Amino acid sequence: MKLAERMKKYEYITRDHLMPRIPVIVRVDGKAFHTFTKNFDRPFDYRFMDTMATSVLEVFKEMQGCKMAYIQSDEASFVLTDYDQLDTQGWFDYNQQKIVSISASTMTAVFNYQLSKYTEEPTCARFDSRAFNVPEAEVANYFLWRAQDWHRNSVTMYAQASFSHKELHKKTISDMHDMLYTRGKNWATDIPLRARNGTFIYRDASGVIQTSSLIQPQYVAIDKLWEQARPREV
Ligand SMILES: Nc1nc2c(ncn2[C@@H]2O[C@H](COP(=O)(O)OP(=O)(O)OP(=O)(O)O)[C@@H](O)[C@H]2O)c(=O)[nH]1
Ligand SMILES: [Mg+2]
Repeated sequence: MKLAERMKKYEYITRDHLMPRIPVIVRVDGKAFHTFTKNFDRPFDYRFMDTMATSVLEVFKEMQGCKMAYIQSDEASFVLTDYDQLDTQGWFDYNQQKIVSISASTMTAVFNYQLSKYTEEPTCARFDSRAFNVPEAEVANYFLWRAQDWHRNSVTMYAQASFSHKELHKKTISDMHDMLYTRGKNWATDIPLRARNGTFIYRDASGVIQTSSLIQPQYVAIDKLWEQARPREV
């Protein structure tokens, strides 16, 4: 066996492909952003949020078959499909290592470039990535999970700006809303939509890319987006 042939055998043995004709979720997440964001505005840094939104939109456009994405905090989830038509190809043929490495490196490069519009020094943010199949019937639930996670984090981050760690110890989200009221604050009206709901990017019925922070963490609203975005012809 020739050297190249033998070496390629090693490479191919761990080359995993995701299941065709099943949606793929890709999630990129900032590495150690707790530290990276230490000088950012608290509780919410709107330049950071805008940078995430612009970068994710770029990555969305790069991903073949990307139908919908959701951004919250330092993470973004994308759903990709490969069944618009019978002969539609998945992104990198659903090669998992390619999907994970290219999504992480694209997000990393684009994010640092976009952030450089606000910073004097070059930045070295990095994103990890994971990719996995989710049944079609669970796609809306996957996004609901991430949106609910942000809802909890957003209320907590807003409360942390007014109360100490000790004061918030063991407090529920409902307790935090009540505590904020006592200081004349209202999470539901004080902060912009993107800080409350996160941001969805999706293809509408005509295939045009749209961005919205109006979608609340409710199954019906998210499923409606997915219904519009998902392939018609399976
Ligand atoms: N100041 C500020 N920080 C933010 C903002 N959005 C997100 N962050 C920070 O980003 C972190 C993201 O959390 P995680 O992804 O769970 O934690 P991480 O530190 O990135 O760790 P790994 O993802 O495990 O590498 C939050 O804990 C916040 O500290 C923001 O608008 N302003
Ligand atoms: Mg992170």
